[in-house]
Amino acid sequence: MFKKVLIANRGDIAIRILRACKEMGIKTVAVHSVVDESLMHVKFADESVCIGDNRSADSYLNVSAILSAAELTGADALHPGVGFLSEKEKFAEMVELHGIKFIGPDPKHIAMMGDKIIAKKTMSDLGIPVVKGSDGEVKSVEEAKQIAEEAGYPVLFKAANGGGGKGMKVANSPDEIENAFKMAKAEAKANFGDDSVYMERYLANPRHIEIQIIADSYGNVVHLGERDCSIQRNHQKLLEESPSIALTQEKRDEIGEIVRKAIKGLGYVGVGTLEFLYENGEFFFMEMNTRLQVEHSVSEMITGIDIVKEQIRIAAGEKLSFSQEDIQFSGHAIEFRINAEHPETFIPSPGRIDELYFPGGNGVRVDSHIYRNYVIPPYYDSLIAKIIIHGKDREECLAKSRCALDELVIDGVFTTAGLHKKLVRNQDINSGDYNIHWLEKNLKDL
Ligand code: MV4
Repeated sequence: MFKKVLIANRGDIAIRILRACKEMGIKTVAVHSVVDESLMHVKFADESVCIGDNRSADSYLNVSAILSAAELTGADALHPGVGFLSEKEKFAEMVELHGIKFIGPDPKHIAMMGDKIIAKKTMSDLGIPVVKGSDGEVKSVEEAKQIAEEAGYPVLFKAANGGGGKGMKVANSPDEIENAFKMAKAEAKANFGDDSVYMERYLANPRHIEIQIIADSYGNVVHLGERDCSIQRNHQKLLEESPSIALTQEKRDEIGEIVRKAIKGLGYVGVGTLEFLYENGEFFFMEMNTRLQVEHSVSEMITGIDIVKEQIRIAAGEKLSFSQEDIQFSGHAIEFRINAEHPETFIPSPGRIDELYFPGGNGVRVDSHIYRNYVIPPYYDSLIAKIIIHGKDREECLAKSRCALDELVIDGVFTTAGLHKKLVRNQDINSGDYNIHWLEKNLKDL
């Protein structure tokens, strides 16, 4: 096992990883920007190193400063957390070149999944269902019209190097192809520096359902079921739940087995998430995230598995200590993302937290780095807390959620807590009747 792990991240996730390390008897190194010296993970860690100025580019994305900190402190492994450098294959490569274990997958798998066309082709070849569309890049308007005819309208152009919905354009009929194709290319070029696009049949009202996997280096792969992440706005998830109300046990087992087989075939090692759109009983692969995710805790709550500890064990070359049959799915969990943002405009709201009270009780988990009088800096992601609720079933989980959200006090900044209080009392949310467009459609009437 590792002796000392450097945590190349900040906020709630840095604390989350630090806790896993401490429980496992591993020493920790925190890194931080100037303003983040006051964060709790810096205080809780065995050692800490300031890696640069406040802007992410100067600190949490500052590869040479992070590598220097690792060398200086003699860390034998590095956990990238979520965001920042967690899906940069060049970073993972450099970490390993320095003789430090990168707690994440092989850089080649990070690169593979970073290219959406290669990811889709690879997964399709491994038996994962995908949406009909172009085999790779679409190169001309004529080609686009031909493929659209086969796939069926409406169709969607997507950036090959995209993500987060940028560079996506819908065409409802042949006469809309030229414009959509050109717009998608221009947006892809502007956002990702590469104008390659591909095309898919457009799914009008799907749910976003993702499957969590853990794979060790001995070919053992387990899935921890799904998370329904359909409640989102502008590609920012607001709440996530597991299990999804949209799946039958049969569908769950079916996709779980397909995913396990594909991940084994890929030779992937580590934790990961396959994102699907789910419509009319069918799954369609979108992307694979080759890192820990913000919402991993939802799956932890219903399985009792500590995903971060397993991730560290696997990176250290250990075998998975349980099989798929050992995993017991129990009850229902929902995560509420509390962001320091205006609940209607979603504009970030940095500043001092004047008053703070976190909910508690049976089945209530709070992952957060904030404290009373903490000043939220304007430089980073606005996520300040995750409230994760577990109940014996969805109804109990929602009832506990109403209580917990009512107990929560965060004064001094705007947060998304008020929006969550409305959501847990909304009829569609209570009946589970929602898809990826629900929040944007219903926001003004909440
Ligand atoms: C789609 C789609 C409909 N049809 N693909 C958006 C981001 C990217 N990861 C995939 N996205 C979508 N791909 C087809 N063929 C609709 C979306 C989409 C979406 C997906 C997941 C969660 C929220 C979304 C919001 C708008 C569009």
